[in-house]
Amino acid sequence: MVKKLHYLTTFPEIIEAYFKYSIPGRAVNSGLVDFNIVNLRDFTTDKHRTTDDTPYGGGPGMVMKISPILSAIDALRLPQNSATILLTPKGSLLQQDLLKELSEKDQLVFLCGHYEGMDERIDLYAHYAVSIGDYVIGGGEIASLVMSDGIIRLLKNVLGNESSAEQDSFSHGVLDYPQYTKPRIYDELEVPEVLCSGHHKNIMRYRRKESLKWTLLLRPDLLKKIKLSQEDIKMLKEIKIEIQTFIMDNIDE
Ligand code: 6GU
Repeated sequence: MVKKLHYLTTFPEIIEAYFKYSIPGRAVNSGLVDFNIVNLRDFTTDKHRTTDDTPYGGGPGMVMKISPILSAIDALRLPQNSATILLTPKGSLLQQDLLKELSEKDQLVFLCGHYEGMDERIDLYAHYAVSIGDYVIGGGEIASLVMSDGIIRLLKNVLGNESSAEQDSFSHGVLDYPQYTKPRIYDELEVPEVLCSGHHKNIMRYRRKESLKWTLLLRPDLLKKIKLSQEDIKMLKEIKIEIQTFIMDNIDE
């Protein structure tokens, strides 16, 4: 289980703010996780404390220098079961199974790049290169916090309800079933009858079927990756008939 999260950054305040609130704030205050923000400027050796420089070969923007980053990593004196993670749009796409894998390390180091990126040679010192999606954002800080947020909530005793993390979308490979709370009728919109029935078995089946239905409709790619039970297949067949019926009922003659 992760004990310590390190952030190597030139914008420490972005990371600091994150640990003040909500679940991560509480996790730190109750000693379930610790964080350490390293300002890369503290590992520079020149008068101006420069962490970036112009790219060899020319071109726009600046490139982060390798030496402050490596000096900062060295100074951490990481234990065996640690991982360094480079945040970069060139990394492999972040998925739930990587969050789970990283949550089992003792310490994690996030290398937050900025500007046009980091000196390519940093690759050799990172265990993982991760991207949070097919788009470009300004820097690695927010991306490292996206990862942290996903990891922290997987840690034991962090979520109030122990089973919350296990019931998440994606931890089972399907989308969440829809949730409702009071009032039962709002502006003519009613909560599905079965959820108010108190019949546990029917509720479980309804929820599984809704998960399968919305996964089929919105993310059919996910369905291909999971192992479906006989009951799942039966429900998917019902769903297909229901969808066909719905379409036929709504076609104008
Ligand atoms: Cl990790 N960094 C930046 N700058 N842009 C990204 C990203 C990371 N992942 C997706 N886009």
